[in-house]
Amino acid sequence: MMKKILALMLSVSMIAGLAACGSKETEAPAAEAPAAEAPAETGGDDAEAEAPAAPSAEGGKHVFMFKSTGNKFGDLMYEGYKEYMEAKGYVTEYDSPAETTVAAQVQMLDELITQGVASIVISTNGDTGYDEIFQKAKDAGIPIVSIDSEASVDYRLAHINQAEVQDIGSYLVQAAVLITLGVDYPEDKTMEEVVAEQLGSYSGDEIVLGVLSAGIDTPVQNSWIAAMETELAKDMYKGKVSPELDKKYGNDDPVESTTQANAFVAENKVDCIISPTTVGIAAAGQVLKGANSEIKLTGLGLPSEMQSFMPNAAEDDAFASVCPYMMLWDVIHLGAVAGAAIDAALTNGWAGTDGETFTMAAFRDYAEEDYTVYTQGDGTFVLAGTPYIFYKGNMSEWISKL
Ligand code: RAM
Repeated sequence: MMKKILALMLSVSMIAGLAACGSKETEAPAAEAPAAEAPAETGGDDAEAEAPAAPSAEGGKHVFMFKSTGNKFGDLMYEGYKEYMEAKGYVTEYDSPAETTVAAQVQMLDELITQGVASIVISTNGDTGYDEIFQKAKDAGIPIVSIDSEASVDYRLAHINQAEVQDIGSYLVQAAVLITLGVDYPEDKTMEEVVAEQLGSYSGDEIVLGVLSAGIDTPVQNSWIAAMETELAKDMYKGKVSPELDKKYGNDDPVESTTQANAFVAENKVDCIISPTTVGIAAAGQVLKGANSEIKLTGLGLPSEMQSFMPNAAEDDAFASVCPYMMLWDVIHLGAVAGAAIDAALTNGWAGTDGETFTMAAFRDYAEEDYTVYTQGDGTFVLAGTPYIFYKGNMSEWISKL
């Protein structure tokens, strides 16, 4: 009975253009299509911009810092953040270093804090090396919220988590195994069910998965890799899929990611590459397609950047493309949730402590929604969304949006 209900909800969400891959995603469709027509309209909302500025916006501009420049994932998060913040009367700025390093972010933060910014949202390049600079921000009373890649719990109010870490790791492994076995994205069952069925009768060579990640120290990618390893430890994979992931690091740089993808091709040891970064997956798509490689690809990608390496229409043969299906979440919405958290901190004293709630006002097509802080380990988090699967059944609707 449970399964039937889940299957029904899944197909409803897919008609809506979103394919969910587990029980938690049934509420996702809030994020729907109309935004697809107006992706970049961030500056023209004069009526809303005239609303009285929040009192704390007087402190100066509100900074959104991504890991580095030239990354559309960061640009789209900022788009959502900026649009939300501007509607509330704040002035925002997008500052990211050219290099994806801790040192480059620290130097930039130092300059910004000295100038006197009002708040900081950041996706970090490493776990360590920020203490001194974050302390400087804290001393100046500048609230910090991290997004995508965590900042230390000692300095951030909370981390805005895109989707459950374990879900992302599990789904990526499940997708890679199914793709290796030539199985289309299952529309009426969970991927886990189909993996269990398929591997139950599988007697071929042990499947080997590769990972093309961002930096070796990047917190968010490392948390997903750890989640992939947890997934691979499940009984159903024993003797069928290697528990060892072959990991390479492209540092979220297109050139370095291309070099590492070429190394996978040259070594020819893996069946499928999982790239949990939009930069890595796009570079790998280009390399695998160019080399006419038998190695397949999945991971976290932007539909707009992956359209040449994926099926784009329901009638396409998914396996004629190097990446038959992949995942991500609504990046624009994610950025807006960070904006709502900062607004709550500045106007309501929201401090990111366990159980506290803030409201994200209606934004684009997203309904007003409350977010409640939860604790995991020694940090506090806000869960912004759920992973979406992009596959031949919905790619065409998402290419213009993300
Ligand atoms: C990249 C970044 C980011 C990651 C996404 C999926 O652009 O590395 O950290 O979350 O991809």
